[in-house]
Amino acid sequence: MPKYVGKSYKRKEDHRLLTGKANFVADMKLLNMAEVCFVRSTYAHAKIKNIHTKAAEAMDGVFAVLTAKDIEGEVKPLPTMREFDIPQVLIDKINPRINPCPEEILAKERVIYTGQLIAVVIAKNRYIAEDAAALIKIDYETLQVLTDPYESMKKEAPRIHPHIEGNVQAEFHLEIGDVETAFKNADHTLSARFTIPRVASSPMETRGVLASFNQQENRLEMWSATQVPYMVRNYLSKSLNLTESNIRVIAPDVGGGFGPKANVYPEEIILGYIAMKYRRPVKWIEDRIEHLQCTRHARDQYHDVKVAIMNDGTITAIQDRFVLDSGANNPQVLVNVYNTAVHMRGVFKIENFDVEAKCVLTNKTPNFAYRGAGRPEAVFVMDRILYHVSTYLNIDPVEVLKKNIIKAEEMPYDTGLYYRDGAKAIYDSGNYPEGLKKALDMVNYENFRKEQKLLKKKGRNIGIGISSYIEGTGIGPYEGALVRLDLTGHIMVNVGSSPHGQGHETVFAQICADELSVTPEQITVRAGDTSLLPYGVGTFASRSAVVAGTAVQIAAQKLLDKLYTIASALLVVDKTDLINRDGKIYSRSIPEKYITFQELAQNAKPGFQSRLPRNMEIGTEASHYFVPPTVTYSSGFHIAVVEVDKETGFIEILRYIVVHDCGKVINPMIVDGQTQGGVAQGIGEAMYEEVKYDRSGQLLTGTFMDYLIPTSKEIPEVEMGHQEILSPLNNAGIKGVGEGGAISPLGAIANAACDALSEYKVSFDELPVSPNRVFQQLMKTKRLIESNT
Ligand code: MCN
Ligand code: SMO
Repeated sequence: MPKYVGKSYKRKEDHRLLTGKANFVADMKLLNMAEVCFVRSTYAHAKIKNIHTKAAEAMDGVFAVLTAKDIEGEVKPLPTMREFDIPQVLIDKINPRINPCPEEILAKERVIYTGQLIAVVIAKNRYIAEDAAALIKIDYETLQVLTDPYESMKKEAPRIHPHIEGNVQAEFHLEIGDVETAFKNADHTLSARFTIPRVASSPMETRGVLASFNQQENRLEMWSATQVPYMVRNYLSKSLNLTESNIRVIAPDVGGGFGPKANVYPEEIILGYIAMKYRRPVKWIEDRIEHLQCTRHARDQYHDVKVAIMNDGTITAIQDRFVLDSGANNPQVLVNVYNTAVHMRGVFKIENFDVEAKCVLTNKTPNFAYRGAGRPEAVFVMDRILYHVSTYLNIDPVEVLKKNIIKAEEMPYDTGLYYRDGAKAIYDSGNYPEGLKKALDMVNYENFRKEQKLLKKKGRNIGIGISSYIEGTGIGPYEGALVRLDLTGHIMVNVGSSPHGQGHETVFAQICADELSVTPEQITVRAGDTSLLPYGVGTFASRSAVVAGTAVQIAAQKLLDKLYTIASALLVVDKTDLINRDGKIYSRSIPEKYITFQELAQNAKPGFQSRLPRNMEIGTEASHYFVPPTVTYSSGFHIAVVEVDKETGFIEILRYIVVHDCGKVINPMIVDGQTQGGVAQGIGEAMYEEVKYDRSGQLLTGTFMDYLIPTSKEIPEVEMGHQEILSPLNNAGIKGVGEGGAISPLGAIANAACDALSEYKVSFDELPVSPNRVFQQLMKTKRLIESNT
């Protein structure tokens, strides 16, 4: 029986985090440390004619100013992410076309979005660097700006990258079933356009980098607020021509990442270069304006959808033509759009499916992943499709859901598609009808419908919105763990994941504690540091619990086996007679015969103190790299109950219900916290958040006055329900959960708002459902109603 897995063990990291003792990059100082300030493009598209740096260079306290010509030949551009290369089977199935867009570290001849790096000032401190940066003058020749991907695709549009015709960075087409026949035989065809706007992730901690170079050892050390230290190391190695063994990247405490910090940025590369060139530690802390402007944005998808339906509500086909606005470059290329396609049909059985997606360049900040990475977009589209089907046919939305849902006995369910790792997309486990029922019971659906009618008579507009999702979690290729029993009997666990709020120090200690029969307090978990393990991937795609968690479990099992072998030799007891309890290994038959973990470690040392038999390997450690066969599918149902104020257009969330399945729950408190946090972000996207540019590519939402994120006042306490259906793809049956909460609020809230205003036939197919948008739609339909009477 596991003692710690499945329990809400208090987070080990929280004392440090909540008492101001955490160590963020901004907290760090090194001797002789310089600081930098970047000069960024003030235009969205322009030729750089001249950069005047003299005045800045002459300033007291300024060490140097670098522009593209200073680093030419020494720093290579950032490549398109190698990790997202497409497996051959997908190439055969979806015929992708990809135009690589390597990203310049400092803009050379042309800038292609506002905020792009042009120069960097290195100075004694940030104050001087900022003042000097203000003295740098740049002569630009402005060029035609593209802010609309559909304009970008026009023949006469200028090219953002000279080698990319029509500004289509990447595209694919997939089709399964017989879509044409399904549309021919359909009772009805509906069509709609869905818009998911561009958003900014807004973690509490912005980005930050500190780089230091040790000349004697030719070794570069970097602390970065990143989700992917190993990837940063790899890119530094490529761009700066330094072997990986001579680079150490550390993600210290990181105050949230949410996706965009899973990218490697030009700032990281240039700071590495500066540290090496000037032999002086150098630091940069991103400010909030830089964050909102330059840290990768996300979403920004436009879907034109056609749906074939039958009179009973069965959906027989979906055709989707959609565009993702890549901005100046989308380093993940097809990841988000392919995720969208694979996740769109969700818990539903829709046999005929045809999707064409294009990633189109514009003069905006590069587009990347944000919590959910393509799934919130897909789920919004699907949730809205279901809503449209239900209103068109005048059938209750729950009936439409039930009509199309995949039955429990149909699991495992082959979707007919391939996941982005090249494996068949087969939902491995789950019970969707049960999940739906549980959520409906929690909200008391039948009763709600009655109450809704009564309240409507009193002039109150209450609505309910349902959303459902599946998510492929725990993607490979691998993650590793090293478990070591040290000479004091304490256990160290090194993992390749890189947490930034998820609580890995706690959950991996729980897993290891159960395997070794010790307490989590006897275990220290270390993560986010490339010196811990030779190989690592990072924390994104709700993968760590599944992949790193399983690696910890298996490494601990391997260590225990080693300890049994040593104990068997030292106690002269057969291995099968041994039992492990509370940090001691006993003989079952003669319980007085035992040896403590500490003694085992002491005796397994090299040298004359060792008591190991001659042929036995010294040391008490074991490591394991877990390579999952493919992803495992989590699922969930969200129900929002909202009230809409017709005078102001403001939506109040009255209740928010989540029922989800993430397989074996390691720590229920953390899982609930992950869900609550995800829902908060999803609510932001549903109701408030939208990155806006004007026609000249200037950012209009560069502060939190203009870019609205919800506060605790707008976020209700989520009512949680769980299903715990084990995954067959890893030993413990875990599925990921980190993104789940953020996937469904978009559709749940849009559907709820439409339901609340059903008599006005409003349709919120474009997010956010802001008070302004609600009000505008109400005025429009009111006017229509009035002019018809
Ligand atoms: N967990 C569990 N039982 C399960 C599944 C997960 O107890 N069956 C726990 C895990 O052990 C882990 C947490 O829940 O402590 C999240 O696990 P997992 O789903 O594996 O996700 P990752 O740890 O890989 O985290 C990545 C995920 C992503 S992709 C985004 S985006 C996101 C998210 O995590 N960013 C976050 N949650 C975040 N939470 C915080 N505080 N900050 C972020 O930036
Ligand atoms: S968007 Mo999460 O870092 O995969």
